[in-house]
Amino acid sequence: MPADLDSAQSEASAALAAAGTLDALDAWKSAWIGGSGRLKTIMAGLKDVPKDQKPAFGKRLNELKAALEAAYDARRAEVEATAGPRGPVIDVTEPGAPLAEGRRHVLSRTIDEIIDVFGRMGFTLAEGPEVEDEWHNFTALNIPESHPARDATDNFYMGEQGGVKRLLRTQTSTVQIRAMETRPLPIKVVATGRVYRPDTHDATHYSMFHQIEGLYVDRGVTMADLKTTLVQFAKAYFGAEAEVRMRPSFFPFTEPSAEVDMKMRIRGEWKWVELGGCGMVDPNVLRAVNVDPEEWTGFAFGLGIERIAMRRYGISDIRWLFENDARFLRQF
Ligand code: FA5
Repeated sequence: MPADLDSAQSEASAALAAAGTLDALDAWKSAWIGGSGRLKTIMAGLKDVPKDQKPAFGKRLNELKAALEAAYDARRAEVEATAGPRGPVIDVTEPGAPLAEGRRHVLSRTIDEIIDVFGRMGFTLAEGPEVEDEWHNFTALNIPESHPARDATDNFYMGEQGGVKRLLRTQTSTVQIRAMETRPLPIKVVATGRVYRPDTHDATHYSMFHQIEGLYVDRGVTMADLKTTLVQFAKAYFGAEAEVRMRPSFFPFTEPSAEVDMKMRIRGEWKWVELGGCGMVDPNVLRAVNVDPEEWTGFAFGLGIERIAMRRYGISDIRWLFENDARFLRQF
């Protein structure tokens, strides 16, 4: 009989040595020293052992039990030290299947990059709400009651609140007004954000898009400062060879006003691309926010961010930016 105990001990020891994970150790424990394990079965056999051999067998059995329990504790400590308490150790330096990595949307990255360039030129960030009132979207921007820009067909009106008509802002120029209403002069800010227009979707138009607005109001600001700022931006963002062209235009809130074109390389070819509008802040706008136009002058510009991203990344259809097709977005 003791011989059986010896072979049971060596069998148990071999199985314990082979148990290399916490799960395997649990299985070993219940197979050998658990409530209905092998040791219990062997103990139950004690009653069949001849009477004269019982004390020796009983003693050996107790030794075996103590030895297996001690061996289990030691092995468990060993496995925990290498596998950790929760599972096997994974060698993270081993090559494995690459994880599908997420990334920021190309528009979010473009916005950050643009803000970064203007930040280096000393512009701080300003913001305003997307649901605006007529004062900030039109009136203070020198757009009279009768102006066609206020037509219901050109705007997303949201109903009235407290007698004030609300609408989704059609341009970030609203933030010019908000900045001048709340900040001390001089002001040098940029604002980015969503704007909304009921435009028909095509390759270059969407009903929701993003603009970046710039506003600099100080004593003695001139058109030359405006052009220098836009040129610096174009060269920093599109490359040292980029150029800026201003074509005479009209906006109610700037005088004089201009369209901003930037010359950039698109698929190896240099092209002029219209990005937005700009001009010197109209004295009527300054007066609307109690800034004396005799003392202060300012420039403002507003550029379409989708157009910038499309040019920079060679995207030929604005709709792709909003379809959220991972196969498209993954390319940037
Ligand atoms: C404006 O929105 C003026 N607020 C710009 C401005 C600011 C002028 C400050 C003077 C001073 P405009 O409507 O042209 O201007 O729009 C500016 C740019 O927004 C366009 O050049 C274009 O890049 C972009 N844009 C306009 N409509 C859409 C559209 N439906 N989808 C995508 N981008 C558009």
